[in-house]
Amino acid sequence: MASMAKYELPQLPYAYDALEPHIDAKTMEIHHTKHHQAYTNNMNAALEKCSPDVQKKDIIEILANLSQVPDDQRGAINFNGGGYDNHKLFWHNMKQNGGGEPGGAVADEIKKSFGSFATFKEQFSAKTVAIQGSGWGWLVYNPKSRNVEYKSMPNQTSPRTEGLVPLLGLDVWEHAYYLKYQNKRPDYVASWWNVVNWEEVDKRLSKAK
Ligand code: MN3
Repeated sequence: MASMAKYELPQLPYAYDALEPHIDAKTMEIHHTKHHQAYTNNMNAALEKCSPDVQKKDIIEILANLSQVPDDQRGAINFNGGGYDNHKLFWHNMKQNGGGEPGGAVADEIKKSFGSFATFKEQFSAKTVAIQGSGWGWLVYNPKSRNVEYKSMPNQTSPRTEGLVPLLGLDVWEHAYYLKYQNKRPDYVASWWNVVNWEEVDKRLSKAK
């Protein structure tokens, strides 16, 4: 399988301390260099055991068509491929001095689906705080309904596995916040809104449409 493209750990688009005080530098460094690295390594190991017709596809395409992955690798690809892609999205849907309210198409779509930005924020926060155990809260684009929707996903399962396009993700695994927030997941979620990169979400939305 020497021809298979190995994935590398994606670089962060900013320094580890860029999201302070909302997300601390130590958490960012461990999250990126240990956790994201592990998903990347384990995804590569699972892909090595797949057939060339799976290997030649991009991981985004693989996650959207998990039934085509061999039974014995599907769980590993779902978890580690999802972990690879989710974190890649997560780093970029945050930025220093982010937050506020979105403009343009994202603002219109959120208003259409949730009534107002305030309602969206409230629902996204409440549902993501309430995720049992480890998982992610997402704003997704649903190509079938042509609407943006909220979707929580367990563990590292990607919204792509359900035909949804991830626009904005929030990691609520304890590794994402425990050093600074300990058991106070609601405080982490409330603070995270200050680093949301709405321009990136807008780009993903226009690409999804
Ligand atoms: Mn994580």
